[in-house]
Formats: sequence, C-alpha cells, structure tokens
Amino acid sequence: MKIVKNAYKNLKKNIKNRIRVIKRDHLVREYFKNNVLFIAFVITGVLNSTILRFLCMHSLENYLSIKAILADTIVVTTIGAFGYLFKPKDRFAYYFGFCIFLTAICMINSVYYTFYTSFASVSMLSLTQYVIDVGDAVVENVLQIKDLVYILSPLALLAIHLRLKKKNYYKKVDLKSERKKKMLGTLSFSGLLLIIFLVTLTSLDVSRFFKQWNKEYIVMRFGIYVYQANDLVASVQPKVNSMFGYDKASKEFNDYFADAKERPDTNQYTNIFEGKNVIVIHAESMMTNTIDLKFNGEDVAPNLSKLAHEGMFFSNFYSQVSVGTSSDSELTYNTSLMPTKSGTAFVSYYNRDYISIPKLLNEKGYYTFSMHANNADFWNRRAMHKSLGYKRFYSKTDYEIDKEKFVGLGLSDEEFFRQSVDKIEKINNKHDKWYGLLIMLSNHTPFSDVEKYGEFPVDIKETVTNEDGTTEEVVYPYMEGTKLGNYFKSMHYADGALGQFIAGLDEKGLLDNTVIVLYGDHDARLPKKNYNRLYNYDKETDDVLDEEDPNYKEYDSYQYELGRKVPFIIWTKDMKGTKLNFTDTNTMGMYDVAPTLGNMFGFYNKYALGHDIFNIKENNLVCFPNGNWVNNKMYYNSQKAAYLPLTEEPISEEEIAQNNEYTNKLLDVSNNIIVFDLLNDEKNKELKEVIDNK
Ligand code: GP9
Ligand code: MN
Repeated sequence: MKIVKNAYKNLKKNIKNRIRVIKRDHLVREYFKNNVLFIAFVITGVLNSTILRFLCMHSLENYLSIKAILADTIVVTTIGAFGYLFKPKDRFAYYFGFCIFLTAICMINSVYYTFYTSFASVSMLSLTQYVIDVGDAVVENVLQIKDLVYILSPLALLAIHLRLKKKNYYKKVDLKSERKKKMLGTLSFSGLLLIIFLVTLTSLDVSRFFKQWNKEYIVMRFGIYVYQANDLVASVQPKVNSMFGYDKASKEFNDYFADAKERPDTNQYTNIFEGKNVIVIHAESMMTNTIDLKFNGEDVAPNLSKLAHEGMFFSNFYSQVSVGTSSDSELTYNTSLMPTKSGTAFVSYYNRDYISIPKLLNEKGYYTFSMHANNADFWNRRAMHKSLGYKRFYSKTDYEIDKEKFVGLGLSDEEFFRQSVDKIEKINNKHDKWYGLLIMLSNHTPFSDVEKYGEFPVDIKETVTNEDGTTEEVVYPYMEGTKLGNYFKSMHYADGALGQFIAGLDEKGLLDNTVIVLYGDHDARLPKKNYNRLYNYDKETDDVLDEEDPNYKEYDSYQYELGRKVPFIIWTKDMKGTKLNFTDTNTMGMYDVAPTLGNMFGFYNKYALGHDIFNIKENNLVCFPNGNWVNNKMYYNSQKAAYLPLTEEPISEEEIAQNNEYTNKLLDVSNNIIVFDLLNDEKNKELKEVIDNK
C-alpha cells in the first residue's frame, strides 16, 4: 500500500514539475516571440562589441571578458528598454537607429585601432587634423573586410523586421500601460545586471576608468560603449571647465608673473652644456632609496648608483605627480607646470599651448624626439608629445615587438634600449644637435613578473660558526615574497637595462658629446607597511620589530612621504672627479628641472613655476598637487595642517602661512594656465600685452 502511495506521490510530483517546465518554456518562448526585435537588438549590439574586442585585442581573455559582455548588455538593454515606449509599428525605427549608431561606434573604433592600436576619442576626432588622418585611413582601409563585419548587425535587424512585417507582427495591439510595464521590467533587469557588474569591479578597474590612460583596459573591462561614453564626458569636461572664470584666471596670471624676469639670472653653470646633445631617461618608478641599497653585499641598482656618484646628483628631489602619474611627471618635467586639479593634462588638455623644453630647444636648432616602446595612445602621448614640441615620437609601432621579450607591461627595457641605440645612431648621423626623451616601462607596478627579472635574492644570508667549528649558511627571508622585495628585483632588472644602454651608447661614440639626464617619474606606489618591514625587520621572529624595541625606527606617514624621493641626475662620461661631480642636497622638485637645465643649455621659460636650483638653493620650496609642501626646514601636510621639522631651526606660524599661500597660488595659476590656455598668444593677446608692457 505504502509503495503505491509513494509511487502516486512521485508521479504527482513529476507531473507538477513537468507542467512547471512546460509553463516556463512556454513563457520563455512567448517572451522570445513577443520581443524578437528587442532581443535581436541586444544580441547584435553585444556581439558587435565582442567582435571588436576580438579583432583588436586578439586574446581570448580580452574578447570573452565577462565584465565587458556584462557592461555591453547593460548598455544595450537599457537603450532597448526605452524602445517599448513606442508603438510596435514605430519600434523598429528606434531600434534600427540605435543599431546603426552602435555599429558606427564599433566600425570607427575598428578602423581607428588598425592605424593607431588604440580606441578612438571624441576629442581627437573633433580635431580637423585627426579627421584628415582618420579620413585617409578610412580610404586606405576600405578594403579591410573586418571593418565591414559590423554592418551585419543592422542588416540582420532589417531582415528580422521585414519577416515580422510579413507575419503581421506589427498589427498586434499593445496598450500603453503594457508598454510601460515592459519598459520598467526591462529596466529593472538591466538595473540588476548593473548591481552585479558594480560588485565585481576592482579598485584597479575603477581607478583606470577615471584616469583613462589605458584605453585598452577600459574597453576590456567596460566594453566599447561605456568606454565611448566615458570618453565623451572626458572630452566635454575641459570645455566646461574653461567656460567660466577666464577674467579672474587671467588677472591672477597677470599678478603672478608681474615681476617675472625677461632674462634668466646667471650662475657658474650658465651655458655649460650649450650645444651638447641630450638624452633624457624617464626612469619608471625608480626611487632614490635604491641608490647604494644592498642585499647580501649586492647593489639593487649598481648602474643608477654609479651615475649618481659620477655626476650631479640631486638627492632631495621629488616628483610632483597627481593621478596622471607618468604623464604628470612628463608634463611637469617639460613645462615646469603642475598637474591639473581635475582630469590629467595629457588626456584632457593636450590641445593647449605649452612652453616646453623641446620647443625651446627646437628654436635653438635641435632635433627633438621621444621614444617609448608602448602603445602611442597610452596617456594620450601621441597627441601630447606633439603639443609639447617633440618633432618625432617613436612608439610601439616603431619597435620590433617580440612577446617573448616582454617584461611587465610590454617590451622589456633591455630590448627597448637596444633598439633605441640604433635609432639614436641614425639620428646622430643626420642631425647636428639632438635631444631625446626615452621612457622606460619594465619597472612598473605590480612588479610581479619576478621570474623575468633575473636572480636577485632580497633575503639575508649569514654564515654562522657552529660549536664544533664548522660553518653553515643561515637564510632569513627578509624581503623575499613581499611586494617591496619584488620591486627591488624589478629595479635590479631595469637598472641592468640602464647599464646596457649607457654601454651601448658609448660603444657607438654617442656619449662623447652628450649629456644624460635621468629622473625617476614617481615612487613605486607601494603601501607604507612594506617599508616598515624593510627598516624594522626582526630576523628572529621573521616579523617587524616591536614598536617598543630600542632598535625600532619610526616609519610614519611623514617618513613615507619623505621616502618617496626619486633620483634626478645629470651625468656626462667625463664628469667624474671634476667640479661638476657633486651631490646637491637642497630640496628640489620636478618643476625645477626645466629652469635648471635651461640655465645649463641656454634656454629660458619666463612662465616656469619652478626655479633654477643653483639660484634658489636652500630657499627652495616644492609643492605637491594635494597642497602639501616640503622645503629644507619641514614637510607640511595640508590635510592635517601639521608638519614634521627637518632641522633644529625654529619654525614660525607666519612662514607656514606664507608657504601655504605660495603653494595655493602656484597651484591655482598652474591650473588656470592649462585650463584657460593662457600661454596661447593668439587667445590671450591682450593679456600678454598688458604683462609685456609692464
Ligand atoms: C604607460 C607607462 C606607465 O605607457 O608610462 O604609466 P604610469 O602607470 O606609470 O602612469
Ligand atoms: Mn610611471
């Protein structure tokens, strides 16, 4: 009896389940049947974006990026949801219009990518010169079938539409309230997807989204549509910023430079390098604390240390970057201006007039160039290097790129330098005087390509003698396996590449009449606790010393800020042992480089915000984009309104107030120069006349 009962129960359950499945299938089928156009619109939109990623970035991870597919689906379903506001007969026009629009985005980017290995930017396309460039590109590229594949989307939508029309699909009546319900239902669905998407974002995704320097990354994580919308906002923002406040900005500019000198002050270094060739090395993430730092007697950075010991070394030098990191460094180095308060100058204000080192050297008959074996559009360098006056920018497409030779973000520094030496040799044969900036890449966060850095243990090895007289080696892990430890390994690699570069140049006689200038673009951007282990390691516990321990060295936020120093070195082959071979310990910032070099090479920028260090000496002040500042006497934290004294000298409230005012004014003027394009003679004729007639 029980068996029959159970069998009956099971049967009932099975039938119920079956009915549920049929009902569900029926519902799904019904949904598909009634929403064919919407579904086709979503599928084609997402597919096009996926194809674009596939054709451009060629790796499975890139084109099947779930995050990008999710983001594309959110965008397309949200647009599609509003289609329900239209009556069925008008709905096709809505979907078709948007389908063409989304297809155009994919096509333009596809063409653009072929030529620039990067995704298109609205602000670039609005520049006539770029329109011409891309226009030519389109013509030459017309035969590339891959760019036409996207058209299949609107064609498919059209075919579906014609079929539906034939089947009298559009004759169906649906009530306004029903349409609204459908729209809200679809919007809630995309809202749900949006929540899932936001939850899966990492802090790296968010920061790269806002910084916008790595377009490929944004497309890979956010899809092409979000990328384009983000780019549109970024292109409009500078225009909005520069719409209001010109009068106030120009007045402040006028006051600030009222006493600026027409000619620079001279000193014992004036014109010492006039006419010499220049190689500037943008040393990615190189920090001053690696100079002379050793593990088990081995130097972390023997070549960098050698340059510092043989040349002019500025040991108290800071980069002054904001969110634009590398690009901010380049901006400040080249122009002696500070990074902008919002956005980055390289991305948002690349079309302003800048007075820069290459422009001033161009005027002196130099051939100027820059080299970076990475994508030319990273940090928008293709456009910005032109604005800065570099006559030629050698980027990824100018180098033989062998993936086997990648370290970190791209082509290894060794390979980059090796190929660059040949290029420099050719330039040297062609040009009388030349100036080149070489941007390194390998020593870039997250320093995780450890197996490619080569052997460089960052542990502590000690030989101990046992009671019986035998010896053995004891190894303490120390920095092994830590991020900072990996940074030192990466530094050691990059330093090796630097050494090979100098040797390569020398071999070809390219150092004979050349000055090498090296700056660290910013610190390694690693958390404070990493340094605590470096300075307070306890071998016995393999941990950080207790704060109570007499050997404990305080590494607080001030120490951390002061520890972010980067090297600045001016070196020539024959400087060692001469009076030009010294260490200058005065506080110096990236904005002081252009005026200091200007004095040595014979160029002058009246609107520089920094100073020639040999004129200002111990009175220099270095301000940071966040309002903090440092001088020989103290480091001031503007957020906490607190400071760390650096000498025994008394500090008055008055000098703090003065320095704060100086910093705020400087940051305002710098920002205004860039946002309102105040160095553009054409736009500011009147303004310049007022200043020049003073
Ligand atoms: C990109 C490279 C890195 O090409 O210069 O920039 P960063 O992340 O250091 O700003
Ligand atoms: Mn950098």
